[in-house]
Amino acid sequence: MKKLIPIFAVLLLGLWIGCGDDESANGPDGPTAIRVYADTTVSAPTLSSADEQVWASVDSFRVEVSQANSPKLRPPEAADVPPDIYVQAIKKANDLYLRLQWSDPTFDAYPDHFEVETIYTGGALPYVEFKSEFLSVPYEDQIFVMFDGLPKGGYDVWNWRVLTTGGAGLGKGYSYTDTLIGDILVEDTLIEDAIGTAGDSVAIENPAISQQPTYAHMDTSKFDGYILYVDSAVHREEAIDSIWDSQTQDWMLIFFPNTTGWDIGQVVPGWLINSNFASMSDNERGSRWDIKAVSVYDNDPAQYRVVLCRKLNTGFSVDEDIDLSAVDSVKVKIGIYDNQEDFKTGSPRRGFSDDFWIILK
Ligand SMILES: [Ca+2]
Ligand SMILES: [Ca+2]
Repeated sequence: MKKLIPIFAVLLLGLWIGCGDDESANGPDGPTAIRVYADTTVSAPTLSSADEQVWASVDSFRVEVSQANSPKLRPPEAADVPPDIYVQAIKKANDLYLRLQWSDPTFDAYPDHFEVETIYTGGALPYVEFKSEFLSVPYEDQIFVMFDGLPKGGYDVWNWRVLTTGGAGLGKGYSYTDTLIGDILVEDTLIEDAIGTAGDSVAIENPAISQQPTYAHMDTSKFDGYILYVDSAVHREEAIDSIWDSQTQDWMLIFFPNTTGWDIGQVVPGWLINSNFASMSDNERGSRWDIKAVSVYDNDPAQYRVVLCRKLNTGFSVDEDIDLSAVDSVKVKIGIYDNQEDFKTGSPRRGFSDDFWIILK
C-alpha cells in the first residue's frame, strides 16, 4: 500500500497541472512562462525546519538567475551568482509557503562584527581587546522575493537575511518601485513596510565603544554561534563572576573581557537578535515583520534552503502587501545576494532570477 502513495500523488499532480493550464487572463502570459504550482494537497509546514518531510512530495521548479535580468547592474558588471534557484510552493489555508534552494559557496552571517585582536596576560586578570570590523567586511547573504503587481505599481518584497532577519526566524517586508529606461534601472525606491506595536527591534547593532563590543554571549569565549540573542547577551559592565584577590584582600569582579579561552581572531557578533518576535501576534510584528522564516546552510554541497511563509492577505494596507488571496497567480522574481547589501546598483555578487509565475489556484 505504501508504494501506491507516490504514484497516486503524481497522478493527482498531473491532473492538477492540467487544470492549471486553463488559466484565465489573470494567469501566465506566454508559452515560455515558468510556472511554479503551489501545492494545496499536502499538510501545512510547521516551520520547524527547512527540510520538513512535507516538502519531499512537493514539486521543485528550477528558475534561472542572471545579471542580465532587471533590475540590471549599473554599470554592467560581470556577475558571479548561482545559475539558478529551485522553488517549491505550498498554499494552505490562508498562508503561502515558499521553499527556496540555491548554491552559495560562503556562509556569510557576520555583518559588522568584532574580532579578538590582543590577549593581555600577566595582570591580576587577563584582558581581551577586540577590533571592530564594521567597514572592512561586506554584509550578509540575503534574498529578495519580489511579487509583481502592487495596486499602485511596483513590487511587494520579502527580504530574508541570514542573520538580521533569519536569526529571528523572520523575513522583512518592503515595497519596491522602479523606473526603467529601456530595461536599465535609472531610479528606484525600496521602502520598509510599517512597523507593528512591538517596533522594529528584531536586530539591534551591538554598540562599539573604542572598537570594543558592548555585549558578548554570556558563555564568553565558549560561544561559537553566529546569532547573539538579546536574552543570552551580557553587557561589558555586567560582572559575570568574581574572585578573591589575596594581594588586595578584596573581591575582583570579572567581566567578559577578563575571561579566558579566547583565541586571536575569534568573533563576537555585531548584532543582537530579538528571538521573541517570531512568536508575537500579527499586530505586534506589523506589516514589516509579517514573514516567518526557517533556514539551513549546508557545506556539502554549499547551499541555502530557506522556507518563507506569509499570509496570502495580511490585512495590512494594500499599499504595502499584495493580496494573494484575490488572484489565481502572481508574477515573481528573486534576487540573490552573496554577502552583498546594495539593492539598487548591485555588485558582482548579486543577480536576479527570471520572472516566473506562482500558480495559486
Ligand atoms: Ca555567501
Ligand atoms: Ca508586509
